[in-house]
Amino acid sequence: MLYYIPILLALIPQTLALWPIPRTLQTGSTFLVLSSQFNINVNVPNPPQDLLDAVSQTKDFLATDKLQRLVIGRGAADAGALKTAKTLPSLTVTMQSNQPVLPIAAESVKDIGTRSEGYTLSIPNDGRPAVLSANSTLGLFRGLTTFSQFWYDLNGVTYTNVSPVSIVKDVPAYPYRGLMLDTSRNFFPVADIKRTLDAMSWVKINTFHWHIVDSQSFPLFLPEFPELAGKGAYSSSQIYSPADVQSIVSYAAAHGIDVVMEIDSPGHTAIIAESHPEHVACNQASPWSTFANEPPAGQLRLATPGTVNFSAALFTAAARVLPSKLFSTGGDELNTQCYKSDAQTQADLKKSGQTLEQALNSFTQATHGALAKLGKTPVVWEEMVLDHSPKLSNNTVVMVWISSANAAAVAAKNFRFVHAPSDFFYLDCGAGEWIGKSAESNSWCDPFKSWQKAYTFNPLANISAAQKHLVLGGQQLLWTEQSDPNNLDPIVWPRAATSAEIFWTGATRPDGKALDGSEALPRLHEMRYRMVQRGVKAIALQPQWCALRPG
Ligand code: CP6
Repeated sequence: MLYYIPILLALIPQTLALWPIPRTLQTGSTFLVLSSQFNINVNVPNPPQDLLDAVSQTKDFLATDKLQRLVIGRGAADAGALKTAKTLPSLTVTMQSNQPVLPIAAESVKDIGTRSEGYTLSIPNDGRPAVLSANSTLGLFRGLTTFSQFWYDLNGVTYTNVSPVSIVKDVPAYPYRGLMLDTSRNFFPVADIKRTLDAMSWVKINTFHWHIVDSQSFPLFLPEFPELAGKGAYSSSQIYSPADVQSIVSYAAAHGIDVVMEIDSPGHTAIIAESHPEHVACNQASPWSTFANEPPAGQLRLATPGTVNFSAALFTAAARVLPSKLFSTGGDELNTQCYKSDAQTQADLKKSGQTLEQALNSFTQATHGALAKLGKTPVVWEEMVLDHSPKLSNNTVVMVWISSANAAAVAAKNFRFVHAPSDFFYLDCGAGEWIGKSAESNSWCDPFKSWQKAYTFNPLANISAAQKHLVLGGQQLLWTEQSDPNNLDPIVWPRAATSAEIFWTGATRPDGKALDGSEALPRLHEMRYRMVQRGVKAIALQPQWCALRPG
């Protein structure tokens, strides 16, 4: 057995528990112990309450995270080594500039590309305090998150073995690092969403793409349209009230996360027929499989003037309750057969003299125009650019999902986009199986995307240097045909952390080399253990044996 040890040492050089790995990072190999009086001193004028809350959360994590694993190469601590180690008295949190100090929540919902998430952190081991500084409270929040990831526990002593630490500058490579959750196929109570937001913040994900409604249920209560949830929610207890939405949005923002809501349209809207049958085409048509990819079929009558007005008013009602600059109108999987079969649509097209594509353009002008009035930028799925021809404002954000290979075509049309490819980032990918389709037969979506597969994603594949600015970032996605609160944590975590690292680092390590799954594995596994410590039921990535080798 002994001869394995040098091999393990070579494989796990100085394992760190940092995720995502900072852009710049210098570490030593000396033990450092948190003082029993350890304190975080907030040297910020009029510190906002959410910053103070983040500081006390960090102190709680330092006190309650009990990671005791003794990975060979991380420098297994023994009580003796810790007795003679230097002590860290405190962390000083300070602003780098005289910028006005805004709450984290206000910084988190600023327009994409204008958020300041960078920070500088040093953890000396000569008795001086650690220092965290940033240009914004959001940057300080990111730095607190990193600081909390250095620490392990041995018999109640909190220590790191990689001091001194210097992070000259950690700053994300991409401004959009997201996670999408579908709350229509199955409902998720507010507490499950907040727990997900917690875990997102631990890996510096900054966008919650909330696919809140779809054809199966409409859990969003809008005072202007009470009938939509009234008749479209699975039950009266499976509804997000305005207070629920506010509570999720403000919780997210205080944790560095912008909530981008999606009301998918004009497809994926069958449930609207429960309260507004006049607005929905082919909802009664059969077989459903001719008219939709999943039952029940039904799409908004995009050519009908009353439905266009209704849709614009619906977007206005939903978008105005969120601070985000982005709002998604969907636009995926439009079924043209449905409109061909719908007498009302055919009559309306005839009356207006429009083709279906022209009617889609009018629908888009009306719905996107409603968003523009609120100062919002529309987000759409890739089909609105690659398969259809509505005129889109050039600031529109496109989500590329069908294949990673389609990113180049979207870039060629000069739209900013988010990588959300089913061939790397779908967390479910068994979506067809519940309706009798074989997931294996689905060429663009195998049953399961491992974190290792996701981790090989290259954000700039087939993107020219001149197009680089169009890549906003990326996200993993959970469609919930086969998920509910019972398997939420295990199906999402820690896999969803992989895109978080890709888009924070730009897929490069601090030494400039490309991300590498074998380097990442022990680090991600440690992040997983930390998630478990903090109440998120993330799955194991390997046997405990790999993490619990005595030194
Ligand atoms: N629902 C909506 C879905 C999917 C999409 N949009 C989807 C398609 C293929 C797979 C998984 C999910 N269930 N509204 C595509 C964006 Cl494999």
